[in-house]
Amino acid sequence: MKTILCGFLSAVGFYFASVTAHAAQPTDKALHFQEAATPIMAQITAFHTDILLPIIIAISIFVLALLIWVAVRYNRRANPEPSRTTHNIAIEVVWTLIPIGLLLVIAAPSFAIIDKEDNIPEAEVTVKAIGHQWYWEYEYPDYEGIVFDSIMIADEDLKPGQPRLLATDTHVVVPADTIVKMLITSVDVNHAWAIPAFGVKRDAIPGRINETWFKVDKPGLYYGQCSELCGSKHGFMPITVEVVSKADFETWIEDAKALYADASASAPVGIGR
Ligand SMILES: [Cu+2]
Repeated sequence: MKTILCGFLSAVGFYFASVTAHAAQPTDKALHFQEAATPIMAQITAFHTDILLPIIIAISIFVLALLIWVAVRYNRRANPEPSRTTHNIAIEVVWTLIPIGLLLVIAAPSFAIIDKEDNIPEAEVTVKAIGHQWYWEYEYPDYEGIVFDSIMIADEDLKPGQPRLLATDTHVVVPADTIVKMLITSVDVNHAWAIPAFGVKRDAIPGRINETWFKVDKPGLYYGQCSELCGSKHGFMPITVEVVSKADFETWIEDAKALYADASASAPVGIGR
């Protein structure tokens, strides 16, 4: 019976998987991170779940227990004659050394992740994201003429399956299983290019180019948002990254060259071009 049920459930799962493309986006009532799509995000998630969360829970429970113990054991009725002690060397040494130890336990893996984020491996594809009030512009510097804007789709124009406030008219298209380097800047105010499932969040600062990278194995749509308060429409400049197979990427590049050729010729010249 169990086998039949499992078979049925996996068949249903397979059916849904085959009709709906993989999409990384916020879901209702979610408490945890989005599923990790990159090795960096997998490391961040493990750091959060396996190291930080147990430490936070243990400290919270310990402090709560101390508070309850003090309130019950040392209130005026239970302890009418309070102690006059002002110093206890042993306790002071302990409550200094234990937090230092905990911070070291947290710092080591944290620095390792930051180091991995900062050391960009040899990249096969480079994409430049340029923040504008209030949309993102993209360039593919390795390919002549691929420059386009990515504008949020208004509520009334959403097609079924397109997430509200996240779907954009054009996508950043990148190949799967490939190291992609992102160059991130802005032409007006500070923005930030962020994709939760990639573990990527980098400020877009006028006059400066920030770098980061990602490698995604699973094709699909990955949604993100501007993550630096940048004005009245800060919440309306989302990011869609479409990860496709390497072959599909080559096809897209050829299509995009033709499609965006006119747009890049007529676009105004500004900072970040
Ligand atoms: Cu912004």
